Amino acid sequence: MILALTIWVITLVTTALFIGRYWWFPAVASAHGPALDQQFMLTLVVTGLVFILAQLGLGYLIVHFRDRPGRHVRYSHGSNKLEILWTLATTVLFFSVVLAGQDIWASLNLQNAPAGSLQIEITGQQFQWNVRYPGADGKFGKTSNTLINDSAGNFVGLDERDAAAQDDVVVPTMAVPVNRPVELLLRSKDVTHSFFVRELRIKQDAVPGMTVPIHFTATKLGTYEIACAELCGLGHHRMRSVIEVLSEADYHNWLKERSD
Ligand SMILES: [Cu+2]
Repeated sequence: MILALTIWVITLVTTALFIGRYWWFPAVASAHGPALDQQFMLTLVVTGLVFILAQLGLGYLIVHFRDRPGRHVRYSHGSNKLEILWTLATTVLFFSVVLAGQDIWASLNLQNAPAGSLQIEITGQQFQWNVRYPGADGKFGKTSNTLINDSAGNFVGLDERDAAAQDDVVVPTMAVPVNRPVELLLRSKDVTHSFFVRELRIKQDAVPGMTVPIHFTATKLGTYEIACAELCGLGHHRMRSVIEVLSEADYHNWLKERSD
């Protein structure tokens, strides 16, 4: 009886925590954010209901089949009919949730960034983010692994002999203009890192040897934390930076200050 009550109380408290939204996401600051949150809520409600029913059922069975004088054990060899039913129900449920989330997933991961997006490259390394802007020419200059020199401040291996590289800006923090589509090109110098900004609802791995494109449009002015969301070594906890969402004019000033 105590066990059943404990299970029910735990179920009730967890459910209340979610319904009351005590530890919830920070407010959305990106164009795709609301749709993503909606999809999250749908998944949470569906799986939450199953969770509640399962825990209530578990408690009920514990009470119903408890040890009582004169009761004898009866062994069950299972029921194929029930097994098929459960498996089928779970399959239908999972596929429905996946289908419902197809649009938002595709718009983020399968479609390219809108034409004319602002391109920014971000390279993770143990334990910092290097943000590169293409400069006035709008073109990223050449880089080479052999030119990487952290102590000289050439974190991404920029090739100064390349004309397009002359005006590239490499900085430790990031700024983007509000309401403008941005395409981020994610790279890593060493191990797998993960670019995570809660307010923008973006989390994407940066994988060594690959350039992973992601895109978003920031819709709310503010300063948000960029965290590394992949345990990448002993200094993982301090691998953080910030992204500032600025007005178009402030963004240009921000970039200009860093270009000279
Ligand atoms: Cu990292």
